[in-house]
Amino acid sequence: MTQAPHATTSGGFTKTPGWLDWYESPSAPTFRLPAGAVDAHCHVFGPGSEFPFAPERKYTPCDASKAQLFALRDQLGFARNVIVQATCHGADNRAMLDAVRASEGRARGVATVRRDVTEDELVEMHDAGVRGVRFNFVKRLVDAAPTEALMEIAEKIAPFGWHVVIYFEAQDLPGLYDFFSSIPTTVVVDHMGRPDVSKPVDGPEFALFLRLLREHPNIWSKVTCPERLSVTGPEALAGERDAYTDVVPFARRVVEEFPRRVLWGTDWPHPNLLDHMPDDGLLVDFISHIAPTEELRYQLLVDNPMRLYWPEETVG
Ligand code: 0GY
Repeated sequence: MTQAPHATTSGGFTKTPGWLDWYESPSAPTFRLPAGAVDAHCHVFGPGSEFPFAPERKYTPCDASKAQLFALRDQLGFARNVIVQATCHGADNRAMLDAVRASEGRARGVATVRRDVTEDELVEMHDAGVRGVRFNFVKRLVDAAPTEALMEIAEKIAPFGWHVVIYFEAQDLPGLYDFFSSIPTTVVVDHMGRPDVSKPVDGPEFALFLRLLREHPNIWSKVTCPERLSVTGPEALAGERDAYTDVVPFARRVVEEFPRRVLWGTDWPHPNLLDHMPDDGLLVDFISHIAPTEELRYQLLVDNPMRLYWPEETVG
């Protein structure tokens, strides 16, 4: 069988068995994004022939190029992107940097660096548009780095005004709480710390996550990835505009309690989804359920990401 053109992996790489490719022709969202909206969590993969995947990767994706990302941005109605280094590229940031540089100022980057990163390398990344580093604690994605090494990195990037993005799963928060509390920069949690949404939103597990944000005004959260977190669906496919209803109370709670510290992104091209690949247009419609007022939507989609990634363009 021939592959659809968007679903190939170039450079002699073979996709992880069962890999789901990104959705080729997303529908036009019904929800109208405010002018200047930022997709604050997305990735590029390769293309493998140009930017080979890292030897230490835990998965091999289909290619997802900068041109394809920018086409999605325009089709959905976003103005800008924040491109987060994906673990399939390890600490080789070339694909992400190439995309950020090519964006003509319409993208910022979040890198992965090792503890021996030099000041010159950080300056070069800053000039390209990088504004943060990502620390990943999800065991299926990376081999854990010692927290002393991560703290060393946090101290190196702090003078640049960068922040730290953290990706972990809810069951690991108790053990990581003190480390997260000690990071000296702004910290952004990916996907609300991956709550188990089959548990109550008022239960102890999510309460610990909310406490982390309440106690630490420097900690923000992305209210992203309902398609990863949802247990009951329905899936954002086949015209479904009320998708992932079980995630709504969690995301809405965070948006309403911390309106100035939340971000939203598509997570395109959605690595490692196992059961379905969402229609990104329908995923955008999910936003209206978690940010019920115009003001909350503006903060989530424009004001907050602009203050964090393009502060030179914001007033006050
Ligand atoms: C995400 C989530 C995942 C993967 C990565 O960098 C990555 O490989 O972030 C995941 O598999 O949960 O944010 O894209």
